[in-house]
Amino acid sequence: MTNVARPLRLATRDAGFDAALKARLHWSADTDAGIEQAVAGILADVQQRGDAAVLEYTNRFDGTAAKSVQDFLLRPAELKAAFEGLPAKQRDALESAAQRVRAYHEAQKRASGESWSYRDADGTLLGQKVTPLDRVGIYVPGGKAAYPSSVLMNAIPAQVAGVGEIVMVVPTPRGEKNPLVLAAAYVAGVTRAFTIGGAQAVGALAYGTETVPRVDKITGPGNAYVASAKRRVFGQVGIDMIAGPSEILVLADGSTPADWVAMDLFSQAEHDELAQSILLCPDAAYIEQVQAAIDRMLPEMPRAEIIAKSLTGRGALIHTRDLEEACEISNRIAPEHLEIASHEPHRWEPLLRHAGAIFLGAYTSESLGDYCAGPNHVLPTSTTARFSSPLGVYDFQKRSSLIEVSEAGAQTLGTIAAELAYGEGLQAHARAAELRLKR
Ligand code: HSO
Ligand code: ZN
Repeated sequence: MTNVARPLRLATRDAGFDAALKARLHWSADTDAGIEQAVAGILADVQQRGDAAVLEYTNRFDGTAAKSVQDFLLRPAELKAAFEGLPAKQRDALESAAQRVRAYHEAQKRASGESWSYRDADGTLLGQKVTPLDRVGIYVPGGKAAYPSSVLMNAIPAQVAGVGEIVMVVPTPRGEKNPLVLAAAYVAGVTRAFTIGGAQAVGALAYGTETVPRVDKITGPGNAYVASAKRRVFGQVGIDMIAGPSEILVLADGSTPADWVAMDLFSQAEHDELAQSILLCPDAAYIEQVQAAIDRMLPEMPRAEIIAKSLTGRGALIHTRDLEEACEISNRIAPEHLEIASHEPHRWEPLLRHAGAIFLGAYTSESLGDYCAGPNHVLPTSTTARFSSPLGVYDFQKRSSLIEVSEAGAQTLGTIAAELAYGEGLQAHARAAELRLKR
């Protein structure tokens, strides 16, 4: 029975549809009190004792027997050797993916990541100066959830932004290293790497220790301990986002082969039992075809059990009145990944306002975006696409305002500023402006 996937069937016409949809979408980021307490303790300890604490926790949690944190350092030569040790096909795939992801993020930087300025009528210069962060930390989960593709997606935008130093941390339970992760770090331009993980690694990056350098921002996914630690160090350092389980929403007009769509639903479901795969379609017969494809293909899948739990527990096949209504519901859901499985995707795309990434047309499988199309696969989840964006070059840059007031500008601005400053009761502000006025 576990290998049967029965996504919830809903129709927008049904009474109670809104409530049923809301219940299906519900997901909470709350961590339990036990985790919170443990993480707070580890962070305080790392802040106080530095390397000694990192060494103890890592040896204890990862089953290693290191003598010093230096033992966790991965030398650049080791990253390179990992890359060179891969089968040629894997090496080529990694390099092609990296090259495409780099090209995309370079375009992103050209479009919105450059400094600019202008002069007003008085010749006053106004502008924005964009600078990369000095040093960032990239967290890479260990074990089963270790995704080399995520190493590329985190490190490449940082590198394109011009970040001086990219420090990667990756736990290696029992010292087992994942060669693809090390190879990806090499290809993506990681400058320093340590085999440490968990809250202790986040603490080391946030506070700095004798061996681990303090960074300005920490990005990358992790388990509940890592997520809690990132939340707690936020403010000391920047963080990216706290990602929830993966999501895919497919909007279908029935023109894409049902097998393709079913496999795309599987592709996110296989990440996690809590992942969410949803189909929105106005064609009832097509929905039956997708369910039939699910039934037929599921037993072939090595991760069938995870897929079945995800689809049955959190998935939905939703019959809509038309595609306009499907777009409206998609906007309500604000999915991480949105596929427009239609023969006229550009007709629907303008109606779709909230999604982490939008995949247009039958050939655009979401999985191509996960690896190599070019855009980032670190995307807002659990409806946060309403207000946030994919990880990008902009996450590794900051902006400073530039102001150079001309003599004429000092007259124009001085009069305005002094008036407002007196209104606020701030004499020194007003006088600073007035001293520059010509009498
Ligand atoms: N779909 C995931 C990223 C990923 N997929 C990595 C495969 N590997 C993000 O939602
Ligand atoms: Zn994926």
